Amino acid sequence: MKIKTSRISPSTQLFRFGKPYKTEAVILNTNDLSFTETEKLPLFKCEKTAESCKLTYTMNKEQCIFGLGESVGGINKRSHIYRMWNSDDPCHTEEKASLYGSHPFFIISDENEKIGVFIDYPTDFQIDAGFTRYNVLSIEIPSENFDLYIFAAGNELQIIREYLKLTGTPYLPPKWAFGFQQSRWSYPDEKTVTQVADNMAAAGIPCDAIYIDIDYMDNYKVFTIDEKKFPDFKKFTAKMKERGIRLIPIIDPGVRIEKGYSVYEDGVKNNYFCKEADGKTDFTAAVWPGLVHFPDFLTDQVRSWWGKLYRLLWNNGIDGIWNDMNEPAIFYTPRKLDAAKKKITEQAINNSWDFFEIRDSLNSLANRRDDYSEMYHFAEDEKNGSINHKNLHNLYGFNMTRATVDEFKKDFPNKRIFLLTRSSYAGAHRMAAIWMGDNQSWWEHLLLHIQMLISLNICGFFYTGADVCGFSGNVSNELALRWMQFAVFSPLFRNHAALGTRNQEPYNFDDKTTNRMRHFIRTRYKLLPYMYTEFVHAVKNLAPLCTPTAFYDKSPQSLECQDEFYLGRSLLIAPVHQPNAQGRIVYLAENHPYLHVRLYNNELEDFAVIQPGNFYMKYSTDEVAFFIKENCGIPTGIIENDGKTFNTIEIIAFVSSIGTASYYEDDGETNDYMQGNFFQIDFTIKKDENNSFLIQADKHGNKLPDIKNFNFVIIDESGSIVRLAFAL
Ligand code: MIG
Repeated sequence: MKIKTSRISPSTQLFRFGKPYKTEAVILNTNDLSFTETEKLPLFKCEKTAESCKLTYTMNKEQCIFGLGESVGGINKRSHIYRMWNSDDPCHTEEKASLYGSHPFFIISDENEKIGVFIDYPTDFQIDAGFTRYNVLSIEIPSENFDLYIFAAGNELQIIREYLKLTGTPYLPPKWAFGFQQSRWSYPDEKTVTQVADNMAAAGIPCDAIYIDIDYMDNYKVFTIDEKKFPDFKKFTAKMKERGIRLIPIIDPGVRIEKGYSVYEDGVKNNYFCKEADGKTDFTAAVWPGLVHFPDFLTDQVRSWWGKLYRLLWNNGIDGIWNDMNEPAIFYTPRKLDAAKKKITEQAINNSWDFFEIRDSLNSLANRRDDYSEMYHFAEDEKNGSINHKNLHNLYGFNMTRATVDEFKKDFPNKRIFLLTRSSYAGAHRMAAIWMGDNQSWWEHLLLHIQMLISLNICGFFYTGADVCGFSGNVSNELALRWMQFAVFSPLFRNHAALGTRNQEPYNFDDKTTNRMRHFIRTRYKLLPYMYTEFVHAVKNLAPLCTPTAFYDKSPQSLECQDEFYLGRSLLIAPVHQPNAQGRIVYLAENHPYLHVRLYNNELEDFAVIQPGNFYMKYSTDEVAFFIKENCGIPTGIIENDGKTFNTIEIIAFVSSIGTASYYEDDGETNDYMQGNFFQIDFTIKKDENNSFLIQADKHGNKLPDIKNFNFVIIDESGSIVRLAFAL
């Protein structure tokens, strides 16, 4: 067995098997490292053949597995089997092994030992996290060429930091991305979009973005705008922006085969599309536009071409994009469709119908692995100058993201991009955000939103979220309320629904439900100073925004806790995610008291000091509740009538001895914060012998603050309240 190894940092070691494909997940140029040969692999037993490698690790009863990004299962990933194979699968049921992205980074952890593992390998392999045998973690890679990184830093947070140093600083979206966003498949034209904005305004519901799905295009042709639907797109986006609403159009990778359509013509002329085995014929498959070719994003030239096509949108005043279908999704290939047609015709001619055969021959057309084996990418270094798509399948969305981001950066060197991508690979977290794909209006998927948020945060995707209220299916009022209530704390807060489902916009429910949703959304804006401060802190410190309580508290209850998390440094969030519930049990970790805050409006009226341990929390659908950790404070806005803006910050603090609270602002749009153009104020709130509070402030950064007034509401361990004011 030949393995090479190189130490990357005191706690991180790379084990190189064979000659791995350079995925670009890692920002370091690993080919420049000095390697030594080794026979021995730590932790894992390794069984190797010429074509495959099986790594096994024996787990004890207590060990949890955290991470694995976009995948089903709990916060603890143990007892499940995962396949790293990006798939357009719109049915995220419990047994699914693959979703849209592959993030093969995880942490095995118990009280005594924490080990991080990252397998950098760009296509199908399996991680059996104690599914087949509860005490065996086994990784089966059908190749001898891959990189294995082992992180042995002290605790989970240090391991994540090492992983992020290796794969890049997480993406920071513009500040408006933290506002509420409304979407539907579809708001197809100017009139409908205007109506949505009007309805939101009439209902007093603030909103920062509206999405436009595939119907804005002319015949689903990417980089076209149907002029019948949007007669003056530029004027329209400007008008919407004046109202504080940004439009976010969708882009799919499939380019419609149509003579005279410039994207198609340019692609064909310059050999920009993926090929068939002969290296000459453009690979053809069907998606929304009908028959399409797929851009070969693996090459610099194609990425640069594609990235420039977005100028059509940037030049029309668009500042956010939504890249979809980039697994890439395939509905069918002409060859397979013909075979299915033939089967059906034969049966028709013989007049002998086999229902199941017909059904399956049509049902199995989409997302077929064997279709991907007919698709080839240009690759100079490979034999015959090309590489089969199935050998690097998981990199397609990743490279489409690179295309979008890299050219944007050339055009707007200092601007932050807003980009959602559906498909991704490890490392994509440094460029863009992902959303969790086509979920359903199911209670299970509200819980999955909570759990996946944690797993994705562990893999560096700090800014993410699921389609709030569910994409497919008709949402019930109760589920919609519980989902919106939780999503106040989801970094991406986007309500999105599929074609043919119930109208899911907050104003499309009965008055009681709409009123409650208005309160949730306004509360989101009230908490935005905290969310943004903590988000930027998370990015700068390479520490996830959302973490399991188990990272801090190794009590059995904390380890078993699968539906609560810390948001930033100061809040514990415990959503209700079950039907007909009046509340839920919350485990208050880390053996210190918490301040339970319930917001019914803009004012802080209802709070209580709660001792650690198990606590039954009543949680109705008309409030937003959270727990503030001991000796912490959170900046909130005193929201004006528009439901969105504020001039004064109110710090809500729970202090028994010395507390801290931070507030951060920057221009929200550019990267100037990296040059010190930000304002940060760190408060220390000290309780003295007379039970009065003293506030000290430390200021950082060169920006003049927009906010000059800070009101403090300080609650101590006995529940008494002190109000103080602080002005700059
Ligand atoms: O085949 O563009 O995940 O958000 O609304 C479905 C239509 C294609 C899938 C995306 C979804 C989007 C939908 N798209």
